[in-house]
Amino acid sequence: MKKIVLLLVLLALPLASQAQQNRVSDKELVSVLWAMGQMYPDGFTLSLDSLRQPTQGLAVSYLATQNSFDKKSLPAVIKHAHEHNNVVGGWYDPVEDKYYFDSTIIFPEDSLTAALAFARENQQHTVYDLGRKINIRSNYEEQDIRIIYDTDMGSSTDDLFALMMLYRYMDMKRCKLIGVVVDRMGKANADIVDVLNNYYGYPDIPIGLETQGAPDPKVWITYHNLPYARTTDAVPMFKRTVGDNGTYMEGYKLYRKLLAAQPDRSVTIASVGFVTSLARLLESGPDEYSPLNGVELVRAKVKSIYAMGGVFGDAVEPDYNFAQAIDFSLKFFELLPKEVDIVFSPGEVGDPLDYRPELVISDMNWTDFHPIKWTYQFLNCNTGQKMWDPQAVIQAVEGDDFYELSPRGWVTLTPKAETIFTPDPKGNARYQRPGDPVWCDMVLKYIRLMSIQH
Ligand SMILES: [Ca+2]
Repeated sequence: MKKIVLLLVLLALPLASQAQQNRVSDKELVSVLWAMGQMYPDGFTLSLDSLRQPTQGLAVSYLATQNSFDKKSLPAVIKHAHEHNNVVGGWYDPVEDKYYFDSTIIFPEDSLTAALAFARENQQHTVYDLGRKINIRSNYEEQDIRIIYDTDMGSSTDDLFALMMLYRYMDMKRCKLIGVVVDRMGKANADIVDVLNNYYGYPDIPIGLETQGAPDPKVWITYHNLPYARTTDAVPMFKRTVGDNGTYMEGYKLYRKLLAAQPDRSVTIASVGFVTSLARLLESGPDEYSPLNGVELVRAKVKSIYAMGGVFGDAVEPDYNFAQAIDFSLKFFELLPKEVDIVFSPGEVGDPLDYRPELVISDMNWTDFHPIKWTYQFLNCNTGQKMWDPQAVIQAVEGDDFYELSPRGWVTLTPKAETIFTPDPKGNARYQRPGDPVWCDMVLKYIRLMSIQH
């Protein structure tokens, strides 16, 4: 068997160099593709024009050549490829123990939405990113997950990336961002969200702002001037909906307004900052939006909360987000209705996801006007910044299968901001466990792929 493979490889190589000048016959292509299948047991993608493997782009198989898994099926695959994009992909299915060949189309890597739409039309489960070597799930259900994003925008940049992920998921129709609550005080921090809403094409998403929260939390990266950036011609760089003289609704009031208008148990909250606005929501009384008090309103409308924070396992130590405004945090833990599911994303889950500043800038090299790129160009983001916050958002949309989770239990908070987990199958709380290096690599590449979409 090995000898045959070697022979075929030797046949394939000279063909590759001649391919541009001399068109290879379809009969020869059958031999080449069959050999490729044996040379690349994990899969390959081959351009029939150049007989080279493309190294960039988003590969999707055509439905028409589905179930082509033996040598006899190759002529039909080649014929289809000639009539379409002249690309053939091969991949091994370990479940069926079969090696499949497909006529394939390659989208530019910044055309994920189009690639996903094509994959869905062609009943394909995944889009394969040739450059990053990751599969992007395409067989998701378009979902009506209603999300409120609660962020301490204006200090760490992972809040920016988590929000970017939400817009991308909205592009895919996998969720609906119904509002953003900025729990870090200061209008500039809400203006940053206003810029992002506009930049990513969702200028009307309502924004609320905390005014009675954590008094003076540490700022790691001071990107609060981002909304007011100007070009060299002194023109505002970024569009905004709420102008310099505009105002934002109080954070907990926006929560009340949004929740009151939603169906029962339909709202997901992704909380990646302090829980000050959430605590004030829970303490609130009936108002013009709802006759329910805050606890009743949350119990009625909120299905689950994904919260960046918590320290679990053997170490008992204070959590950063909960320590920033401990009185609010204690209130939040005390008043959160037990019927509301909560999943914590401890810092250690995002710790290995190091999106280096130079990579951020190069991933956004397609434009000079980008709010996240601006932050990385003009400020020192080399602060130990990791992709913590996106973990809460990704699970909220992708679902529980994407993460390894703890068993169920209850979580209480100590006055020192330590999170204490008590296992109980009836508990409302779970927490994410850190992924292995392969998983971390995949998730970081997934975030980077979203960064280059435009
Ligand atoms: Ca945050």
